Amino acid sequence: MLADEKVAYHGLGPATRPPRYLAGNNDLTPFAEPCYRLAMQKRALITGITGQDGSYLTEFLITKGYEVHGLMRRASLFNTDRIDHLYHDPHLAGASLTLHYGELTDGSGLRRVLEAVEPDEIYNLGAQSHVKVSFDVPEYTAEVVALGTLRLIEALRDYGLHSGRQVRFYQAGSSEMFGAAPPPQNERTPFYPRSPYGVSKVAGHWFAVNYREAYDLFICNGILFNHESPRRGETFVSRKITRAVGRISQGLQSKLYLGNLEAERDWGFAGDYVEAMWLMLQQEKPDDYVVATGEKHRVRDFVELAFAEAGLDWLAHVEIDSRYLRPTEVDALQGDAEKARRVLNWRPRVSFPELVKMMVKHDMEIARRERAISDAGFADPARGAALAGG
Ligand code: NAP
Ligand code: F7E
Repeated sequence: MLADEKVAYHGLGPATRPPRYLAGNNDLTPFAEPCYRLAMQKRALITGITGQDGSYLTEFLITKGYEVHGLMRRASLFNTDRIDHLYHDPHLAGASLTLHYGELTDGSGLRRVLEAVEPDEIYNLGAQSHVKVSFDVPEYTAEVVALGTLRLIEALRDYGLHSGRQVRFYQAGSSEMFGAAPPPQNERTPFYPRSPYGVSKVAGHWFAVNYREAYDLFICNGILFNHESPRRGETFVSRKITRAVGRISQGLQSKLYLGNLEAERDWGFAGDYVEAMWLMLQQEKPDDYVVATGEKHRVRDFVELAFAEAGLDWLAHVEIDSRYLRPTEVDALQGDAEKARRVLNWRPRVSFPELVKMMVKHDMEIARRERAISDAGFADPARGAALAGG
């Protein structure tokens, strides 16, 4: 099946609803047909569905009985790896995932997708989310992260005016907004961002607050601290480390080059954090919440634990490369999630050592497969080799 076909057919279950909007084939008839849905079935729209959090949130919402729609970017290679396992043959009834081409840089497209999907809830997870990269592409980062958020909530406001529907909106804020503010950080801590990404997230946060107050929209800001998983992008430090541990243990590489080992982060498991996003939208009133484990660890601690998990001595393999340092660093993040615990009854389930273990186990398995392929004489360059780290 071609990529475009895959998008067009993704999950349009005939028993659930007729295909009034087929992403990718320009068959856009926004006002043409009534929208059928199963009684009580909620419909969610996720931007950033192909990312780490998008994939866990999609799984979570499907298990809750939601019909999930995702906004995805056109790419020259497949970019649906993280959600391919959720694909259902559209010829079978009950498929619950539909993808739509769209971009946070394209306001009119966003408006049309809202009209077509008629969501009950929107989760705005789309972002150029790499902090170091945001120093290289600051304008683009602001375009997507700050203005993209504004475009989407402005489209939502207009959609609400025309449809008379009240849609609940989740804005993916970040602990990077706290930046240089000393830990522990909570909802009352002043923002002091330290990168174009952090500044853009602060703008997104305040756009969200302003639209909530000005237009009485149901918008929640989640201020999430770092959360990781086996699906984490491979240029974030956690996954960069666990991928390297796997490959070093299989003799596929010998060195791991890192930047600042002394930075401290509050690392949780992404699967736990998407539940908090959903809980925010189930409350009576919209509000803002910090989501975190409350513990902080150094990058060095992550490295030590991950290498030890594979029986390796990290000192023999890790070297510092200044190219991975940032012009301004966020030294210490440690969240105080008391409000999320009290109001949402949310708690992280996976501990720091369990998270590291889970990621190492997953990446050892990938490395074993890479080794087997290499031993069979089919050695390919490592995926993403051209990015040289991150
Ligand atoms: P991620 O893995 O980097 O995923 C980002 C998603 O955004 C991908 O689906 C990406 O699409 C999409 N995207 C990028 N540019 C876009 C654009 N111009 N228009 C539409 N979509 C675009 O990020 P994540 O870790 O899942 O994080 C989800 C959200 O939470 C992000 O907003 C991030 O900034 C925020 N956040 C993350 C953390 C964390 O620790 N993970 C903590 C706090 C906040 P492609 O797949 O096509 O690239
Ligand atoms: O860096 C240090 C680096 O890139 C963590 C994003 O999801 O979480 C993430 O942002 C720390 C930093 O994540 C390398 O300097 C050392 O202190 O994994 P990271 P991040 O910058 O904290 C927040 C909450 C978000 O919102 C973001 O979207 O690790 N570090 N050596 C390194 N980092 C990287 N990437 N690569 C290194 O070689």
